[in-house]
Amino acid sequence: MTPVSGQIAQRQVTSNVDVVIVGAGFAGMYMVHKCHELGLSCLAIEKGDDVGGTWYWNRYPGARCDVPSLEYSYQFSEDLQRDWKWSEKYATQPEILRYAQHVAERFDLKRDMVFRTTVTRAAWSDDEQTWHVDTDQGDVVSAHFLVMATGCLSSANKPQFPGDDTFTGEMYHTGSWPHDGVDFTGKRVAVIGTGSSGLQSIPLIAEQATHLTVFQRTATYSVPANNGPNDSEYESQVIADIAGFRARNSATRSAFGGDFPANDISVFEVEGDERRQLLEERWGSSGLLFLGAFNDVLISDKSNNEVAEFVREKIRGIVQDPKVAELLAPKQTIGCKRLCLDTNYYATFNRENVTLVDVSTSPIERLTPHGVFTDGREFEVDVIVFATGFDAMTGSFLKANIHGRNGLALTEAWSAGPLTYLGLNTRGFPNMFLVTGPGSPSVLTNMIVSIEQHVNWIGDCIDYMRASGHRVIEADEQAQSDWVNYVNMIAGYTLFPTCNSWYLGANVPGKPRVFMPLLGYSDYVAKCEQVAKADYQGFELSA
Ligand code: N01
Repeated sequence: MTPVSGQIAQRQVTSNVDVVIVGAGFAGMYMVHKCHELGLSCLAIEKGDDVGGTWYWNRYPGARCDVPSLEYSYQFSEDLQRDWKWSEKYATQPEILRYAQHVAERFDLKRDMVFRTTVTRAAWSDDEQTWHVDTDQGDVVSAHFLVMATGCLSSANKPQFPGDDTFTGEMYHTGSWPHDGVDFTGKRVAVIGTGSSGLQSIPLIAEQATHLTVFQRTATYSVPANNGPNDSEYESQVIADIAGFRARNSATRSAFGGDFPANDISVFEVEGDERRQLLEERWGSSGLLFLGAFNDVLISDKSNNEVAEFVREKIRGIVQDPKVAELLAPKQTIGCKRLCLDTNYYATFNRENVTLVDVSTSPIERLTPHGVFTDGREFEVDVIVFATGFDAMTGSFLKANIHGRNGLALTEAWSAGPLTYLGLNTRGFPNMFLVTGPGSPSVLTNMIVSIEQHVNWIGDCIDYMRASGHRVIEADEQAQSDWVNYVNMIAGYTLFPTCNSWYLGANVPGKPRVFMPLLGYSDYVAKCEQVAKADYQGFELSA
């Protein structure tokens, strides 16, 4: 394997490297750094014109992370952790993007990245033991390894409505927001979708627009963010023992919140008053760890409903119009769809310029030249914001037009749902690694922690292959099938499969209904370490 060849200018793409990386978000960036550490030549190919991935594209009003900023950052460099200061408990999108740019600069990552370039095809050649990657700029890059660092939530899901092309106003998707922002002043705005992106943007759009109409198909559970400036005393404590802080977080099931562990107590082990008090404590301060008030919220229907009713009561207490409050009070299992954090979301529906339209029973029928038509009525608007989410976890892999051994298309291999071993590789696609792929904890964790764990594992694996004279690695068929069954079995013990979440692909028409992420980060890490120690047990390695 040859070392990096030096500065790569835009469009002058190296034709042969050790590792091609698709994407320059947090996963692609760290993979480039890992290649530098290992002396591997690499090239990251990125569609956007800068690093940042999710945080490059999702620039909608209110976009911010709902994992505390002290945790949502890289841990590979102690100096970086000590030097970077986050201004708020939950960082905004611009601040996270600045952080990504800082990391790229500080570790000289851009010398091995090309921007404004989309991968149009990646094909494995068995004879050459090489991946050939084509781009929309006409380049062909060959590499021994292909690392898909395309992100779990990067392929936009924009529903097609009849009349889409007749609408004469502006249309935006939260996941690819204009760089110079959108001014809603004096405009009538529709927001379609009430997941995390909708909940974050709706309160801010309402403050600017003349009128905001929110089209809600499923009501969403959200807990207050209680965001604010970072507590400098707490931050100093964290930084003083940063290794301990990281270790405590990594020992949890979701790779964050180690200093605020889940209570090891079930909902009905305590009496009503105590139960309420435990929920109140978490409601006020714990963010996404609200569900950790009890240990059986996602196991027992009855316990779940008790916690869900607590949130429904909160919503009824905030929203003045009882009919609107009832529509906003979710009926499904709490936590089954991703819990949200918000700032003034429910209270926004007390504003006179905000209307909630329930499309759960009367779906949006069509777009008209002047607005949105549903339930026999046209809602006239100037702007439509699609906060309709993503083709999660598999969308961006499948879009990349990947062909493995004997021309096997990934779309065909995964036609009944994604198949992976450890979420890191899929059989038939030798030397292709997925960062936070389906079958790994990924979206159920602090993503940056999972990204680093995967990239470290991939780096170690490549290093091991180099040292042991192996050129090709691929998941064993049985190991893969056992792993897929294991991921499903774990999900089956919980209430996760009981609603139409994007974890199951249920938000994209026609997508196979398969629970994609693995529950339980710390156990997963132990399994990955054990596999590596046992000479990559469950993988076929060849010379
Ligand atoms: O997308 P979503 P998102 N007609 O899929 C609705 C992460 N994230 O972009 O629930 C009408 O959650 C859909 O309705 P339903 C985070 O992991 C993190 O908001 O399918 N409505 C739903 O209400 C998050 O979970 C952060 O019935 C339609 C909404 O659109 C993930 O990204 C911030 C529809 C989509 O919600 C995705 O969040 C933002 C239709 N035809 C995102 N189609 C933070 O860190 C879809 N919908 C804070």
